[in-house]
Amino acid sequence: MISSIEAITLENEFGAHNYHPLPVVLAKGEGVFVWDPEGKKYFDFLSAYSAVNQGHCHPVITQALVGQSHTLTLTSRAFYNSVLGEYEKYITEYFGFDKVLPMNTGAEGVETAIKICRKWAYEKRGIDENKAQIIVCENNFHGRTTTVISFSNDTDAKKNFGPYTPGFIKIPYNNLEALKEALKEPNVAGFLVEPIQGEAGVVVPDNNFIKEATELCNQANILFIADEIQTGIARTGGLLAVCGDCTCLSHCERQASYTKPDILILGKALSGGSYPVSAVLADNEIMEVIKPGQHGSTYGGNPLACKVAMAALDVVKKEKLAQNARTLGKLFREEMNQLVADFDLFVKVRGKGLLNAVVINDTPDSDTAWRFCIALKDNGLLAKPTHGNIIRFAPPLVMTEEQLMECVGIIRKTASEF
Ligand code: IF1
Repeated sequence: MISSIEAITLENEFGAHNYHPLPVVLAKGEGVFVWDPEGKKYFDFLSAYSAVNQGHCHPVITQALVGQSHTLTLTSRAFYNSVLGEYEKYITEYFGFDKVLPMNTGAEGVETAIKICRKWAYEKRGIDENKAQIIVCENNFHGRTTTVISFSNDTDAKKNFGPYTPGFIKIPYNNLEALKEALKEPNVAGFLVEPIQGEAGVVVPDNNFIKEATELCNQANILFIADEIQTGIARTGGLLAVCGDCTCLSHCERQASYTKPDILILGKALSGGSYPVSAVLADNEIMEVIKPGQHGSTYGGNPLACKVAMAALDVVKKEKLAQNARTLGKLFREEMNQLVADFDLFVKVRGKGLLNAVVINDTPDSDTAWRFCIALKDNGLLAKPTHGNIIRFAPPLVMTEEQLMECVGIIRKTASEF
């Protein structure tokens, strides 16, 4: 087995330097644990940015992957394949939509949603061609394609990648008044939003924000587009973050807290981390604007991805991961609030389900959060700072209460040594 030093040296020499990883090499994963090449074991508190909600190398997902990889992996969409239809039926029933458009990565899912929204605006709403505007939020993160970074306000993500795609109106997050004002602008076609902003540092909006924003969009006859790539699939304690307080684990429009997006974008945990799978869901009236030749992808909807996604979604239901995320999330924030009270190092904890962040008592340009994450790593827990002074805590959802308490113990011990 390669050593950690060797692996890091190779990445540094031959890979583009588009990341600044924590100095740890991961060679193996199982459930909530990962191991480095030297055999040191860690709790994973990043979960590949919420892609491995089902835990590393879940046996059911692995079996689906391995099984289908012996049978048929890719045919392109030039032909029908024997798994795609079954998957399309499965995922649309699972989330309560008429149709799905399968893609691979999250950013592609977002691009797909933007294209559908624009086409819908021209063909169903009669907006003049090339004039459609989509409302987005400040500090959003929706991926890294040229169009998506066009409406980012992260300088690193954006600067010197222009010229940018026009057609986006930016409003403050969690601000219904600003949304109302923006909806008065001409040619508005949709509102694209994360139900909880992940990259921004796990910013949870007011309880009524998503529901009222959906209603405002409905009244204005524009599309409410939910990017649940990070928040969806049990991470925040419901099947989706738009499920609000509903824990029923299946699509149900009866719940007062549930608001159905016009377009739902999923990625990451849709495959449980085993393969890139993303999806865009919408009802017929919207999805029918896409006709043959107008959108697609070589790998989108391939039988391997379809089998993996069905297995990954099955695990979420069978293992009641949303309920677990909800229960453990509450416990985690209670325990972390105790640490906030006990240590000057922590300012506050926020989040929903098992998507949480702790604000470190220092400036965004300090290296305190980074050094704390190094210390956590040395004590066997992996987490990563964001925006300099925020640490995201998002373990796989298959964690047990006992394991969570052990992790809180590691965080407490690290804080007291720091
Ligand atoms: C990276 C953050 C997480 C996303 C939402 C779309 C995408 C993402 C809401 C694009 C991706 C990832 C990408 C990853 C870092 C990461 C991230 F820190 F940037 F915010 F998860 F917290 N919509 N998020 O969160 O999906 O194309 O990557 O599959 O390294 O850029 P993708």
